[in-house]
Amino acid sequence: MNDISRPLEELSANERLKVESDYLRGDLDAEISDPVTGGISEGSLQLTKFHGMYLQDDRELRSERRRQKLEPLYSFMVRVRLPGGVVTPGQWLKMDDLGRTYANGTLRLTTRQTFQFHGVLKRDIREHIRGINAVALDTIAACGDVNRNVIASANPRRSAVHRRTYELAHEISARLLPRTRAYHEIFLGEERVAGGPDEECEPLYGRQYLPRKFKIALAVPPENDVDVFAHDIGFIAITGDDGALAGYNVTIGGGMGMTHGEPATYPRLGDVIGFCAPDQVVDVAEKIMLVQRDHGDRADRKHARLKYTVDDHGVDWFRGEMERRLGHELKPPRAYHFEANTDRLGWYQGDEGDWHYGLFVQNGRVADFGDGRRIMSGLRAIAEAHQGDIAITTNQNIVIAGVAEAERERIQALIDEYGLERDASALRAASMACVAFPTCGLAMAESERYLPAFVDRLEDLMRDAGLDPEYEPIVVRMTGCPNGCARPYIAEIGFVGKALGRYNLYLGGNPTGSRLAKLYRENIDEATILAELRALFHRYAAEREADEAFGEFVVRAEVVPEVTAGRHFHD
Ligand code: SRM
Ligand code: SF4
Repeated sequence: MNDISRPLEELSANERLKVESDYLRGDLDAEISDPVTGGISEGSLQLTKFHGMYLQDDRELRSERRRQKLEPLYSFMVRVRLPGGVVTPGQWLKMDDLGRTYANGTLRLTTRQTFQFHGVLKRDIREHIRGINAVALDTIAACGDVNRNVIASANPRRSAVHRRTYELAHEISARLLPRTRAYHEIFLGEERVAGGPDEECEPLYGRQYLPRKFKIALAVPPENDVDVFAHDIGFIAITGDDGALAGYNVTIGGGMGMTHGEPATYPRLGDVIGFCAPDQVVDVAEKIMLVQRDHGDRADRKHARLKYTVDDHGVDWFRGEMERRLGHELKPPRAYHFEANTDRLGWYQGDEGDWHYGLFVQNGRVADFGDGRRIMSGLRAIAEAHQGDIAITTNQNIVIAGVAEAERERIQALIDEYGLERDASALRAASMACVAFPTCGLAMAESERYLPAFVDRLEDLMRDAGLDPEYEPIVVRMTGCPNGCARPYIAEIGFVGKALGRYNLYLGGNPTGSRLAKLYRENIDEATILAELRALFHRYAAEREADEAFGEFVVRAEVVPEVTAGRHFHD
């Protein structure tokens, strides 16, 4: 059994790094201040992740810079911690300012409901981080072997249950936040105070933090917008007949990442293990995380996520271990019903009568595009006019939340004026791509830059087959590598990058995000993908049953077998 008490030399290099980092300080302060290079050392690079930033370089300039004997064009990707995904218009304006001043002039909304900045130079990183903190936001634990941004069904203003669920996302995030002052010292200029014993520095994490990244999601049915089964821990809100919140079903063991050609790595859906009251949620999350802290694999990082701990020991063992720490058992899970894992878009009213507008933002990229879609300027104009909140969704979209009846016309006029929703068919609105090139160091194929044009082709294919992409929200997701950042393994049609221009094609996820897709074709180019889908769209148009989704059809028609087990096999 792997556990935290094993000698360091038996563990992965990252374990030693964490232990020797003096609670995530390492040489980071000196290296960030060093003007000689735009980069930092490998060890510091690992440590910056815990503080919410990644060192990257522009992959398209790599060979040219090598030819010119220059170091790579280094910059930082910076990720904000934003549990539940809500900002005030003032905070939005600050993010917009920082994106223009220190980053590449864009903002990126992520699949975990927050902002990413790309292209922040080392010489600007402290000012950038201070800017984020100036509006009461931070980047602590947005990356690294810790509990990451806690996500929740979008828009707390929708109902009392959404509000409470959002608050719980904040409470979990606060409880599981690392306690080290390293971030404040290195990036915000706080003076170091002499440290106490380990347990005071990091009572939950200790010196070794977690074996790997750790993710929590809270869903409010009937939407499964957060893809609750894709996370280490999930909470599914359960309401009584009166619509009031009764508690949450608890899931464990979801995760998407895998490595091509390594069947010991696989996407997995979480198992529902029980039910708890709202005021038990934070404790349950903590105890599950502590079981993973003590029993997760610290020797092999590819086997270090909670999903493997669950499969190695069994769901029952895991629940028992968690309940022992909790001091009581979970109650049996309650019935729930999901209808979609996509966002609610357009105008809708919340329980309190105010209006909300779900706005599609293609692949979460907030920028002004040459085709008349001025997304960044338009959202800035909306933030300047809007009195409510701006909520980010886990499908990389936003909700202009809490619009008074009298303000609706003005907001709608801005949406129209800036072309914010041009050409957003139902198919496009249900699509999602990860970042990939040029910033992601792990990308094998294009994703964000390619999906928009690829969706044009899918729309044509659908029309040829007699399907209407304006009204058919088939969930299409693309990633540039098998890590699964846009959760492609639960899409109805998933593309996973293999090499430039080549993808593995997955089929058979369902529209509620509760079934894994199956690998259908491997390493195929665009022409082959389109030929495969052309044939399937024609069959679907001819043979589908009333209201049958594409993902349901391909399973019923035995195009792909249904993946029934939580675990996904590659055969
Ligand atoms: Fe991710 C690594 C982008 C959500 C699984 N992810 C990365 C890195 C940081 C690449 C790296 O390690 O160098 C990417 C940065 C690209 C860039 O240039 O911005 C990256 N991941 C993203 C984002 C921005 C995708 C997006 O288009 O929105 C998402 C940021 C979320 C956030 O705000 O925190 C993002 N990543 C996800 C998700 C989806 C989710 O969490 O719901 C997953 C799958 C779920 C899961 O974790 O199992 C995901 N990212 C990974 C993995 C594989 C983890 C694994 O268990 O194998 C990696 C690679 C790794 O950790 O080694 C990775
Ligand atoms: Fe990068 Fe792969 Fe994640 Fe896409 S899925 S952002 S290519 S790590």
